[in-house]
Amino acid sequence: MAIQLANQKDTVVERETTRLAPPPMYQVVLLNDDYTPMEFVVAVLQRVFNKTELEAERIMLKVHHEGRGICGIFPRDIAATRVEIVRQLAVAREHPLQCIMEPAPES
Ligand code: TYC
Repeated sequence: MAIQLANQKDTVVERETTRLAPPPMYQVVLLNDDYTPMEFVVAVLQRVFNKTELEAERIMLKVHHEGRGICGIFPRDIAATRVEIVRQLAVAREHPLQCIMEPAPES
């Protein structure tokens, strides 16, 4: 929707009043494996996702027991960047840790 601001001779100036839809959100998910050390996963959660040590331990244990766990929900570019940072950290230490992003369920 647009509203008319001014009408100067033949020129109609309009201001766009349409609100932008919120960006689609993505959840970043850690996957379990049998080899990545628990301490490394906790450190990644603290460093990349700004979790406290207690939060990080809870997420890590959830992944360990249930197979997957959500690290955070972000706009697409931020989610993709964090997935890539996790991948690089895991590769650097030769751990098989897997991290994916997927559309967040609508809230
Ligand atoms: N299952 C791993 C172990 O027993 C720990 C682990 C937790 C690995 C979470 C990955 O995303 C993960 N060492």
